[in-house]
Amino acid sequence: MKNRHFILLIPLAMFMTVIIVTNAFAGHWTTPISGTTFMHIAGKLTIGGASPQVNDEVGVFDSNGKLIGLHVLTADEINGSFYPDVAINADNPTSTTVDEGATAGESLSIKVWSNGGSREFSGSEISLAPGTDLIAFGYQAPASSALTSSALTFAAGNFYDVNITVNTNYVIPNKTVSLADALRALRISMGIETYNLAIGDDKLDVGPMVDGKPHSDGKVDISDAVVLLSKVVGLVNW
Ligand SMILES: [Ca+2]
Ligand SMILES: [Ca+2]
Repeated sequence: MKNRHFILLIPLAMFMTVIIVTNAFAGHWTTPISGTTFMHIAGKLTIGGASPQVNDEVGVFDSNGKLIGLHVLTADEINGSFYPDVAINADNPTSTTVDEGATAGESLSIKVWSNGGSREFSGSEISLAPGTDLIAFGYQAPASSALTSSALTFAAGNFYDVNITVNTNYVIPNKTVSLADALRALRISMGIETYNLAIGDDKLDVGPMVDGKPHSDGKVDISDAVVLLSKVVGLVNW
């Protein structure tokens, strides 16, 4: 009797394992509908001058704002400073009631999710440029007619080398700041002390707040003192 129960438990355990594995990573964007024909892009991704992190995401959106391509970065890709292929769905014209993806000539936009920063970057925060690193691997640099700094033209079957730069002075979260930092920022803003990068004062440049997020602006003034103090006492989190 015990053996029969044990045998029944094996498929149940396998089923539970599948559920746990498939739910192991809840991404920022939901995986788009499966396509059958694609355009591909790959290239270098930088966020605020730094390398991306594991589980950062690149999303490609059609002209209606629908997600039609998604890639979540893995550790191997980070080590290589590249994200490999993002497959971008083409619409299948024979399925007239289903919109699988883009049509030829459609303008695509790209967004980036910083997982560590818990922040989505889009619009003017993103710059696109032709890449050169992957030409040897069969990718091509898009012609200027196919790529602007903010949009990419869809053409099924193409493999494009596209560098994605997140132009932001957003302060990546988890900076450790102290009351002493807030007080130093206050003294600098009052002219009592002098801003000095050589002693690490760049970590004081966390203000002003923009859309609820800290943005550095290349100087330390009263806004930095206020943001630092708010962080120290727990009024803001980033
Ligand atoms: Ca269709
Ligand atoms: Ca500042």
